[in-house]
Amino acid sequence: MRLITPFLTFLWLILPLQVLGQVFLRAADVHPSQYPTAQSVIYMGKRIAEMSNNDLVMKHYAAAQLGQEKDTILATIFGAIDINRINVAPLGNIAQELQVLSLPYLFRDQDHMYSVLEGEIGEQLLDYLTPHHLVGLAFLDSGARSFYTKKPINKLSDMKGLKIRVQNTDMFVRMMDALGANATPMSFGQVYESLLTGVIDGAENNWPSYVSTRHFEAAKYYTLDRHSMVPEVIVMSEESWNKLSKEHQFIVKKAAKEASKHMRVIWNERVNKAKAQAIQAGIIINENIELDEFVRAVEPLYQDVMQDPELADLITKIREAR
Ligand code: GTR
Repeated sequence: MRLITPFLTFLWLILPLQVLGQVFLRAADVHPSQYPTAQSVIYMGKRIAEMSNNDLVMKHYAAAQLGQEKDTILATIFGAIDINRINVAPLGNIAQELQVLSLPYLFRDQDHMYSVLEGEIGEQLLDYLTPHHLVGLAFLDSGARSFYTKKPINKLSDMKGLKIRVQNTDMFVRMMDALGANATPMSFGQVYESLLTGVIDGAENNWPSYVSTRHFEAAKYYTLDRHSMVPEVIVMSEESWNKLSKEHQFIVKKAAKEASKHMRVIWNERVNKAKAQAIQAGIIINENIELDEFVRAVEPLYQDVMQDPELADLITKIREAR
């Protein structure tokens, strides 16, 4: 009996995948498996298996098992990860056109964001990934990001000198500069400890991330400034994509779009739940900030990006979308 398990493992390893007719896809996420992004990609895996009669099988690695976001992006470009669910913000350093989606106060509301991302502009944005060896499959809602800090923020001058953790992306560093704060880029996994040890004074994220990471324990002032609605995206490594048959490519793309729809069903519910949990834990929400000051302060970021005519055109199209 003791020998059977290693023998079966050995057999499993040497069996050529072609004989089994199966293709395995590794999918990565920094969030735990119960988080909505992970749930949506797990749903995508289920749909892929169903539509391909189990010829395509996805294994999902949640909770940063395959590395922090920045590293997994590179691993996906090099083909070590097949499918990756990441936030668009750090991708802006790779495909600079995608920086547009990180611009503060870009979307009016959730409906505006959906109408942009699920239409023609969304496809154009996904295509900007192609020269960077990534296949953009679908966007997912990520709600609105707001600041959470150890001290309350009521007006723009309260931001002055605050060390705010941001994702590894230039646009957010420039945003913090414009708001008078000190941007501290670091990976998601380092934030909790950095809040506890005082390396940073605060960070910014949506309700579900604020709560699932327990950041609310260390930074209890949540300022509802909703400065960014930068979405999530499911990407595939170009190398892995090219290995798939046309039929399987179609299935993967279709399943990703279905995952995006699935996210629409589960996301808002999770936002409400996370918010209620944070309130229950005693956090303090500030809704009455001088938002105009914030919006005005970041205006130079738009002027800067709009010097590129293609990006200026993109921003105009996004703003005009109904
Ligand atoms: C979350 C996002 C993650 C990661 C994280 C962060 O909202 O879902 O992919 O980008 O923010 O701030 O690092």
